[in-house]
Amino acid sequence: MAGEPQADCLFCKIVKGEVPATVVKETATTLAFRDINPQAPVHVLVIPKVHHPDAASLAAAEPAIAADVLREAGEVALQENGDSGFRIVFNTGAGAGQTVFHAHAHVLGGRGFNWPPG
Ligand code: D5M
Repeated sequence: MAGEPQADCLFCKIVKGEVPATVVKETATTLAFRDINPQAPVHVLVIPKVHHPDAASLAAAEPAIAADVLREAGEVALQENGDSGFRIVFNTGAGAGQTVFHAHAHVLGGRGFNWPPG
């Protein structure tokens, strides 16, 4: 069922504490932890605790929790990177580079970024 934990999902396992992660912030509905393969001095993933395969399906099914993820992305950026600029990325679909199919926001900061993105 949509939103239910998936036994084979890495990020559901992190939510359950079955896989370790360096957590930087937690709320009732979200978890923020450091990316294992950082692409910038600040690289934190913000995920909903409920399972949805990507950000678009999360927003369609549970918009309030999608808003929680966005709010927490901003809070984490402030906590980790002060008032410098930051980037929020939602890779959505394998063609866009998504590799973990549990919705997540990449919060990137601490360096400059190019536009358009690669
Ligand atoms: O991003 C998936 C991201 O998840 C990618 O940047 C690596 C990160 N990752 C993978 N395994 C872990 C663990 N165990 N802890 C922390 N971060 C992890 P995507 O947008 O799906 O390509």
